[in-house]
Amino acid sequence: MVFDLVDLQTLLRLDWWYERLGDYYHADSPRIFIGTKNDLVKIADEKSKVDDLVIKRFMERHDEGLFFRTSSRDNYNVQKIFKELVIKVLEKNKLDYDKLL
Ligand SMILES: Nc1nc2c(ncn2[C@@H]2O[C@H](COP(=O)(O)OP(=O)(O)OP(=O)(O)O)[C@@H](O)[C@H]2O)c(=O)[nH]1
Ligand SMILES: [Mg+2]
Repeated sequence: MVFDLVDLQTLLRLDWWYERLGDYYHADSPRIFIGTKNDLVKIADEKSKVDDLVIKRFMERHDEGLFFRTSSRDNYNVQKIFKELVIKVLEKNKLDYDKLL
């Protein structure tokens, strides 16, 4: 589940996607919660940034335990999130993942 850290609308629109997960009985399917374009956060003006408290509330509402910030531009956490997602898929299916770490 992905939103843009400098575009609040993209986070709000995720509500719709979480509803769809419920509709199609995928509430427990492996997923991760990601804020993208982290490199823009430090240069964006205050009102463009998605507030940490808003993110926290959103996570509580959707029962998300983990949050990753990424930047394609800086190649920050990109490989990490793919690994995390693969780990979740393997765990869900009770498969071994030692070699991935
Ligand atoms: N600074 C910055 N720009 C990015 C990043 N990822 C994508 N972009 C820029 O955002 C624009 C849209 O690129 P896309 O490949 O569609 O990326 P996206 O994550 O779907 O972003 P949006 O379409 O804007 O939601 C392009 O101008 C990209 O160069 C990032 O991590 N940092
Ligand atoms: Mg795009």
